[in-house]
Amino acid sequence: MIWNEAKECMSRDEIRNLQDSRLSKVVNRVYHNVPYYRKKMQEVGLEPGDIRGVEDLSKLPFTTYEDLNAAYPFGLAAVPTSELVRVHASSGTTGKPKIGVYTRRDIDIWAECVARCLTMAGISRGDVIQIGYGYGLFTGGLGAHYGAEYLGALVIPMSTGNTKKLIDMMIDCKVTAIACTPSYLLHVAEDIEKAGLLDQIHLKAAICGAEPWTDEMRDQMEKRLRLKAYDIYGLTEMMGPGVANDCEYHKGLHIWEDHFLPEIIDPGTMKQLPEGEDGELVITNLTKEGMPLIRYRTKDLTSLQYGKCECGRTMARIQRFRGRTDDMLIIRGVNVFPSQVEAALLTVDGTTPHYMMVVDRVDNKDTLEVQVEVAENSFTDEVSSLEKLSKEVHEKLHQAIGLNAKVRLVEPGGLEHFDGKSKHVTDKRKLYT
Ligand code: DLL
Repeated sequence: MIWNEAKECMSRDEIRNLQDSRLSKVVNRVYHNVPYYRKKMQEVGLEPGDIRGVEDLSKLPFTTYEDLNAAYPFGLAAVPTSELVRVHASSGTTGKPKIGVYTRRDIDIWAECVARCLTMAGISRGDVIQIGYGYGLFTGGLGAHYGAEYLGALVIPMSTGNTKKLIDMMIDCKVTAIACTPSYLLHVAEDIEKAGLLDQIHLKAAICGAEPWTDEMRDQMEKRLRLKAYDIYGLTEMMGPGVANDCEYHKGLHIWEDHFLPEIIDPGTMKQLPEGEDGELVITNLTKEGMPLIRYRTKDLTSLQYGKCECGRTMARIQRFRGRTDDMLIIRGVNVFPSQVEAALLTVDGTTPHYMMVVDRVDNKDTLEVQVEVAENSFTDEVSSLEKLSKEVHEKLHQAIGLNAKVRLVEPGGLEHFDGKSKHVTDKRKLYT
């Protein structure tokens, strides 16, 4: 099933022509409407007329998280605030959150992109879909929600946090599809099995993303829940979920090239790399009105494949993600930077900057333990004061990263100290291959 065949199956020449004209238009727009971009372009001696199409893409400067941070919150918006209807955000490093702003048309295009993804997964009008991504600033909940409604499916906006209710409603409402993080779906599978409810489940498709996952996880969820699982990719800065999705052939995630212009660069030399070579994914918004980003460095490592897919779609496919160029972790779907943890620990008297984050997956649920050395002068045998300290660390961490971390206080000198680059993360999940 294809949602928008006229777009999803265009010939490569048609795609290129469309991208040429959309790229020159968006560059024009940001040059005239966003002083930040105009300055960046002027610094490298560029005028909008120099960008006639994709061929000239590499002349344009990149946009990075640092640019978003410098222009926070609306400095990169290309329309007045009165035309904006929505804000979403996700964690940045210690700086400001990464923000995305949308006009009404952006929300419509987003919904169509997600509808295309859901259609790829065989979901249509008549399906009952539970959205198990968080609603709120995170793009997962509302992004998937609008896409599913656009499709005409019956949407149950579960959000996160209540697995029992999710399973009860899944049974009562005969839910046929679910959108949530892959790790959460496996956790749900486990609870369903434990409660002996498998025979009452009618799921046929799952749309999982927001974090890296493996073919082994797909096999597990497909076998255990007797459904087909699909991979959905996206990021707040560009739009949210629905930038790309894999079809039934699972040979990469089709990126909606009529709205997003992808390239792969070598993150060291910043030069474009040819088809099939691994590097950093860089995306340009071709149609976004609210805050179109030009050559945005996603920090996601992957490669691109352009050949026509067996499903009939012609849009490029993002291959398996190999990791990120930064140290961002995704824990229970939440983006976490060690620098956020460090900054939180520094606000607690009695701790030191020596810490280790241990991330693991137990019973298909991500766990985070933060081990931190107690300062010499605060170390005591008194259980109650250590408990108080531990509680304070827990609260500060919760405020900073929005997760409940297990805190383990370690005696002074108890953690390894590093002479060179210190290591603050032990990730036992091995999500990237
Ligand atoms: O995670 C948007 C989203 C919501 C995607 C729901 C899919 C489903 P952010 O919080 O801004 O946005 O995080 C974006 O998450 O740069 C990747 O590193 C990672 N990521 C997202 N989807 C996938 C995926 C949402 N399918 C960051 N596979 C991105 C691997 C993913 N990594």
